[in-house]
Amino acid sequence: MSTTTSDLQSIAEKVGAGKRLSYEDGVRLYESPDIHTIGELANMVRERLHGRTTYYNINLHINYTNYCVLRCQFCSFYKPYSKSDDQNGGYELTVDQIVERAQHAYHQGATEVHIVGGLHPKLPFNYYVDMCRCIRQACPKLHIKAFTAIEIIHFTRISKPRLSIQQVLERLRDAGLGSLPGGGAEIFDDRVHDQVFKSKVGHEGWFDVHRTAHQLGIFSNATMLYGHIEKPTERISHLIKLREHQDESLAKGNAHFNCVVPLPFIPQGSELAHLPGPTGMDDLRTLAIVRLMLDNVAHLKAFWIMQSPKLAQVSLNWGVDDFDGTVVYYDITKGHGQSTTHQELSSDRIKRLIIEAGGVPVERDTLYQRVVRDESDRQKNLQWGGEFNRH
Ligand code: V47
Repeated sequence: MSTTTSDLQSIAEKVGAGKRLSYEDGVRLYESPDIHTIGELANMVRERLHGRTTYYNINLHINYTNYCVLRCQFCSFYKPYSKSDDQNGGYELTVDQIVERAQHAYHQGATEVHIVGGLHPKLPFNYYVDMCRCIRQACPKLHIKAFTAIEIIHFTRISKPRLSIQQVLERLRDAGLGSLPGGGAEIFDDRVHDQVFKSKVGHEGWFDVHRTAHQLGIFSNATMLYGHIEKPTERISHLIKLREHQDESLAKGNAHFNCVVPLPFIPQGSELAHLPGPTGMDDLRTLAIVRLMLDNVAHLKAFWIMQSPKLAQVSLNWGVDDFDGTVVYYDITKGHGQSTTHQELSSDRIKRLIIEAGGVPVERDTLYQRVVRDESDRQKNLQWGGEFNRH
């Protein structure tokens, strides 16, 4: 390892000894020109935790509406509400449409459906409860990972009579919700919040939802949206807040964050389209730093939809052990120069990317249990794009 001559010697020693890195260490990792050592250290931690095992899953993302009461500057997905669909590119799916998609994916071998959407001004709380209940009835073993913390808070506001975060989560869990995705975290910093996503609930709200979920035994993920107006110091503070929260959940023996998902900002189509977004080296450095700073979260995911399949593949040697899944349709961000929301990798392609990166592909379910498939499953072509009538 090149660390003997590196400015990162003391950090390398801490990582070698399994000691926790400080805020100052994190900032130094962002300032250091020694990018290769950072990658090697993150890979060392990754191999200590998981060897070369690399996780992926067979999943389907469903974005049930793009109508949103918020106007976050980084978001190119939201549309102001209009009563008639399609006037301005806005849409909302019915519960039946959602169930049909989930059911189709389930019969093709999906183990997870990942459902998030905008904060719709009109849909009642029952819509979300029905969504979970009807998916659960139609697909008894499909894990429903749904609703960011921001949506959960929205549900507390629209429920009649008004429910607490705990009551909302309990109703959804009883209807079939399995876990929470990590979205909506952005950057936990008041300066960044006030500039870029002012109308969104602050970070205390995000943590309240995840704390309550963890107390109820509901596992969740965490994200960090990077590469817009935030500074490296603000990224490190964000990671330390996540680490402190995870310490709390683990100390109480509660459910906790399974996985952290750094999301590179994609400027295209957003109000911040004049910004360049992160480069590939920033992506790799950030993924590696997240691995090094978050010593108490087991898994680090590259979301290939945003990092791109090729960079996500490279990142498997930079601390990442999870490739997310087949995804199929993704409406929130589109690939560079793409107009379609059909964004899919077959499980065979994912496995090939992992193997070529020196990884051992392991299909997991949402809670990181290995999925064992029989021959009839293996014969299914886990590729189903183009089946739905898309907007
Ligand atoms: O909440 C919005 C972010 C999130 C942009 O938990 C953007 O396993 C980049 O949270 N550029 C949704 N990001 C995605 C998400 C996620 C994805 C994959 C796996 C998991 C998981 C969670 O995407 C939003 C927001 O933070 N986002 N706009 C954009 N222009």
